[in-house]
Amino acid sequence: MRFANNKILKVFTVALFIFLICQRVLPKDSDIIIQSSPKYEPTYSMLNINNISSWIRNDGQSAHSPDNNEGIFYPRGTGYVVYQDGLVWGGYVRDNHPFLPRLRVGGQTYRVGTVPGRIVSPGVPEDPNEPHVRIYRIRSNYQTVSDKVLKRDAAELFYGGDTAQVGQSDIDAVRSQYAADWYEWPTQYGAPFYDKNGNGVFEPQSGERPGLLDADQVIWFVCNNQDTGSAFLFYGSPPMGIELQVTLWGYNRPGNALHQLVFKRFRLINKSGYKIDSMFVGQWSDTDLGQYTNDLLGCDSLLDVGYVYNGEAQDAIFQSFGLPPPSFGYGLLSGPIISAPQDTAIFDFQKKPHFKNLPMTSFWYKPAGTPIPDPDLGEYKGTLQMYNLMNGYWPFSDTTRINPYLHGCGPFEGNPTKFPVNGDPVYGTGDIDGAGCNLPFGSPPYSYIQWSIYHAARRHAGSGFCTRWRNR
Ligand SMILES: [Ca+2]
Ligand SMILES: [Ca+2]
Ligand SMILES: [Ca+2]
Repeated sequence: MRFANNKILKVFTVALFIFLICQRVLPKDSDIIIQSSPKYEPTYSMLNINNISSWIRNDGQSAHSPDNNEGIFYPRGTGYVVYQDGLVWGGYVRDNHPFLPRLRVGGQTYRVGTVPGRIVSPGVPEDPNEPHVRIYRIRSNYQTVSDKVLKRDAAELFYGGDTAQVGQSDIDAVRSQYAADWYEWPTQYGAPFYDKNGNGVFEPQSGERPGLLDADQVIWFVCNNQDTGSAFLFYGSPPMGIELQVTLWGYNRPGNALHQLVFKRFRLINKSGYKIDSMFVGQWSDTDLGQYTNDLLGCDSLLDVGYVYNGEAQDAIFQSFGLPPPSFGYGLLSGPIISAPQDTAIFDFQKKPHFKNLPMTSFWYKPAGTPIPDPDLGEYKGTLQMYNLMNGYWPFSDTTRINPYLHGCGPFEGNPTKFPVNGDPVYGTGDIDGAGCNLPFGSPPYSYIQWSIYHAARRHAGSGFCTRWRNR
């Protein structure tokens, strides 16, 4: 299968699942004064419409706070659950360059291999200093929402959640930014809107509005991995020419499960001018469920979910809020699509006959104290290691060296698998983190943990997958 027009578009949707175990009158649109605030930095923003609050930065850095600490909190206003997460992709760029390696990876883990802005033509990124290259955040009720609600929003944006420090100017700055983002919502670059007449054109004069799927809050930005410096600092790869459009959204629905979820949509567009094949995409996350030393990981390969839970009944961080520790996970809702004559896929929230969505194809985790190495940042060796990981193998720097993970306990103990720790920790059945040959938690050194979802994209010798990206 070939990519038509050297361009691929993939959209997939991920939900973050979290389970707890355990007014003033405003003027009309035209009267709102749009002003910038020195306190408000549209480089960063926060999805915080419900019981989750999560930082995001317009270069793609995700779930990490501006002061370089944990960046997702649950329940909102209490403990953290993620130190940092990101999207990772890897594949072969068929540019026939005499010196550059074809196998490349891009995305974000502990370093951010992407920069703000679009790619305007093959090899040419947008100037990230252009004023419109920023992060956009809207909420559907920004005109009528109370100062009290925005006070909490401002506290999280500016003062680490401390509402006592919030002044009226902070509240006004937040409301003004919502208004500015509403009016400047970049539909021309891909930001979602309600296209009532279905013509693909944003027509606010005809009553069309920014947003999607009745979401109460939406964040949108675009970044790319066309920048050589940041791409190299990631895992030593040259740029792949991929533009990444990110939409995050959530619902303020107390009492409803939606109140405990946020949604992400990633659009990857190949603007390199060349074909890319044998490509994987993965959700990477260093989860820190409060105290990180007692965390355990798991996956559900039938539900396409990876998750973290506490290895002990109590966790010091959540205990300080009088709460039992939650669990937290990432679920793949709508993967990239491939041709499948007898099937129907979901693409851009619509049914698409004769295609199907790809499932999670592998899961990887790094338990505390494990001898499994990390991919090396800033070196091409790291690209090879990461590609092996994405393929569900140990992160060796030789992609021909296939070393699968083994189930650590349960009926398939010792057998190779692409889905380690897919047992049931509630009932204690199957392969479970911290049990059997899996390392017990708390083994020093207290290393971080990562997990990923990956997708194969075309037949590649040795990969064992035969799938295709949607042409576009
Ligand atoms: Ca329209
Ligand atoms: Ca913990
Ligand atoms: Ca961790």
